[in-house]
Amino acid sequence: MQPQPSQPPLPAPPRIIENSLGMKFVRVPAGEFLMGSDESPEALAQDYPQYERKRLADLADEAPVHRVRITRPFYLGQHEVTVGQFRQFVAASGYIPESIADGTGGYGYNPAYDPAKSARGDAFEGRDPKYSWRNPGFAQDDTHPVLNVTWNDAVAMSQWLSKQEGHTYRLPSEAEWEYACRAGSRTRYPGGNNPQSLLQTANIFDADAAKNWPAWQAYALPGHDGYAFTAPVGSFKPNALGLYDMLGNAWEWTADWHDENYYARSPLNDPQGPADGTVRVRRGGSWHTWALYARCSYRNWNSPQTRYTLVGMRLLREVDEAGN
Ligand SMILES: [Ca+2]
Ligand SMILES: [Ca+2]
Repeated sequence: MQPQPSQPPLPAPPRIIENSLGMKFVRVPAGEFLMGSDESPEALAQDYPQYERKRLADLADEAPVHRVRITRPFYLGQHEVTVGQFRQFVAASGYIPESIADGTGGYGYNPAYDPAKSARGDAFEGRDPKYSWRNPGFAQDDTHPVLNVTWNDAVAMSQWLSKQEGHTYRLPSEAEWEYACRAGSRTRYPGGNNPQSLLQTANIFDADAAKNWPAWQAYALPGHDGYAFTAPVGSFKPNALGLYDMLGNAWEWTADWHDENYYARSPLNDPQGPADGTVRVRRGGSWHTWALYARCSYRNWNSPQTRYTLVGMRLLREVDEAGN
């Protein structure tokens, strides 16, 4: 029997791929990390002196810090889904986003609206049919992150893309999201622990945003990140994995239900969150978010029907059996 010719080595999989809507995805390798935070309110108070103690104590769902193993590589959106990409999805699929389908609309910025005079004290006006993914009350072009999209809208876009392309698209799990956000770091932000480091790396609640919400001036980062509302995706430095805007710009839905006690029983391998629940986790903070809530470990949540001026999405494409 003739010896088999040796196989040439398989080419390395591409680090960045682009899909049918022009969305770019970065290959994130499998690996392990420490998820969560167990910083004490006392430790946080040193760097966040203007926050009431209750706000610092209310972060207990980030503990305990626990080891997580991501057993398979995945492709994560290099950017948040943009208005232009969501527009293409809606046009090609005929999907009617939830804020329009149920007729109640979304939330938006209105300079004439005063949070102090509203019953809920909400920062934004809504729900109102004049607001939707098309209109958050301020100007956005096609390169800005889409907002006012529900968790259900994000799942619908994932399912449509999966069918179109024969690859599995979905929202990242909370663990996948935090692993990708940290990109090997153990600090509050990929650039370190200092909230001021966000000014170079994220669009959050800075001095320019605070001009429109003067009552919350004390929570604004002193300085200018250049954007009072959303920024075109990719306007800031990427993290060590080459992912942009993981912190700030738009909150990002994850796949998981929220349970404040989940970390204590989280499995080591590929945790998927609790089996059921009422609210889905969103991560990363937004253009309107204070620095304390734009840490990689911070967890927030809403019902799957929630649509809001600050909440968007980033999609994940699974690596298939062949490794592509
Ligand atoms: Ca800003
Ligand atoms: Ca973001």
